[in-house]
Amino acid sequence: MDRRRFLRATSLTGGALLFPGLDTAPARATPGRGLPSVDHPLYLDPIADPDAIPRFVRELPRPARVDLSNGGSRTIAMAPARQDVLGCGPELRTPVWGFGQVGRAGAGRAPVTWPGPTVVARRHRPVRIHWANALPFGHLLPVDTTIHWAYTGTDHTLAGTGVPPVVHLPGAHTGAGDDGHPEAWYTLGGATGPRFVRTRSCYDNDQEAATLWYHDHTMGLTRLNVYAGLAGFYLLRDDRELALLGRNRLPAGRYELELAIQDRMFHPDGRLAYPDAPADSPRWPGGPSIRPEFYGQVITVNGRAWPYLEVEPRQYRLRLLNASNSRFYRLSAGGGWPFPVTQIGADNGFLHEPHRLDGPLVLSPGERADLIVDFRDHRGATFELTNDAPTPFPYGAPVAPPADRVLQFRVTRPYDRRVAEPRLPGAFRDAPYRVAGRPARTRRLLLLNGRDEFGRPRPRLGTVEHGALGWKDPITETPRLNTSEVWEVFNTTFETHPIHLHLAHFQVLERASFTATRDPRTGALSDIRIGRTRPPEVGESGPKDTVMVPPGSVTRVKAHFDRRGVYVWHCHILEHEEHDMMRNYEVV
Ligand SMILES: [Cu+2]
Repeated sequence: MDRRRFLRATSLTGGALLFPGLDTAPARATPGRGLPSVDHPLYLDPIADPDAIPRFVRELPRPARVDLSNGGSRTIAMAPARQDVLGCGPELRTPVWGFGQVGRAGAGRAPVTWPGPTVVARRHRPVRIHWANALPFGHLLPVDTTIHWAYTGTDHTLAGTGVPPVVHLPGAHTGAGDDGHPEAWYTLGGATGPRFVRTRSCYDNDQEAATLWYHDHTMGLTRLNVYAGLAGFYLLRDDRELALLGRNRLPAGRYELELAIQDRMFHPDGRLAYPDAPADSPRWPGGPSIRPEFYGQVITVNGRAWPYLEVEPRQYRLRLLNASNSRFYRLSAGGGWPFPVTQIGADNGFLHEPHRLDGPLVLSPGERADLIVDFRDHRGATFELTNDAPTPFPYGAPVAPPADRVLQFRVTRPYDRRVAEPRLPGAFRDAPYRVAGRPARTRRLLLLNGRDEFGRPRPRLGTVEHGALGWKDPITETPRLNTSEVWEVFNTTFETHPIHLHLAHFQVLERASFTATRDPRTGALSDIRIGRTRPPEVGESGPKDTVMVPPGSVTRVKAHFDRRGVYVWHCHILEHEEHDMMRNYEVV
């Protein structure tokens, strides 16, 4: 070992010692009694002590793959399953909802898993997926029926009609009938939401290679259905990416891994726990209440709590997704990167050039990052992927252990000399990503806080001119077909909101701080003064569908709208989206 490598290896050991005594906790479940329990004000029943859940004792699961790279149709069912999430033995398997491929020609059904199988598709080869509803008549988690949800104003009940799911593929360029609109839900018995079109969604795949994902998007149940496990990856490849893979310019095969990071809480018997305490309001009618945000202290990756990943001393391609309800992650290995990490892609495609990270990577709910992680100089080392994003982000409480750990890398797998090390290209695009065309107009949109009829905090969307607007207010964003627009999102709240558009990919243009006068009744802004603009982060310079809008700032994006119909835009904090940070928009 040369001196440089020796120093790096010893500094690694130093890094690991930053967290003494927290390395590998033993499983502390008592047979028959489950995990040690603690009381928590948000839960009626005791929850499992997060510190008693073993860390880094089970390997990272790799989702099965559904190869649709030649196009075609498939049936993927949403159904209940039991899964070893906690690594505490078979008696503490967690009931989840997941996705499983239903075999063709009577071949039976593949296991139902959380996350679901990773669909691999190819550009210009359309696929059709029948998202079959095999969910039970009753929810796994406490349902708040006071917010606007699928069955509001209907005679349906979960026990009588079943659970109504609908699948959305964020980042997919789809027709409105295939988009998974929150009101396009459907049940086993044939009940459907007002915007339902079909259960077989056609994905045209007429867009560049990207790290897409699919998840449930049902009105008022998204946070619960996703929490129960209804999410998975959809990797779209194109000729350019396949050529890079063919010329060994990107890690491929078992060296390419998708990682869905999600925070959870559990009951001592292994069941998922989601807050169910009543709202703190004298007007509250009883029953579980949605919370302003959800933060779990148990971090799962690919449906397993705190897994480890054994790697060779070589380069890996990690396709990260923050699929958490509310939690942001500021990822690093103890504050920095003792091994080189290079970002090559954002939500919807490659960056222009590889971008070597010189600090932590922030991922808000819904965002994806395509990374090359280089373990070549670190044979034998162990690293922990850590998180120090405050909750809410960025001015909330610091992360308390054990939620400050995500995953452990062990560079202990023997190097396979038969597989040549890839050499990254100098560029992934011919030019930096731009949304072409003069913007047809600029819209000024608003993020603001309010209260609902029970006095609960309720974040809102709206426009600068009108102030707060709810789900049922008339549509105000009506871009004309085949035009580009600039959307300026003004955030008057004290936290960052990840704003997501269906259908349209956008270019993040810039951010600036602002001051304004706010109408105390409507929230509308006047007398706006905008400060100095800042360019987007390098990692945001590729095509995006979700963008962080920091508090007190205006974030400008430029999007192109090229399919007709009603889509939604919303905050991707699922507790915000459902109460009531989501609006329709219509391409006309
Ligand atoms: Cu939000």
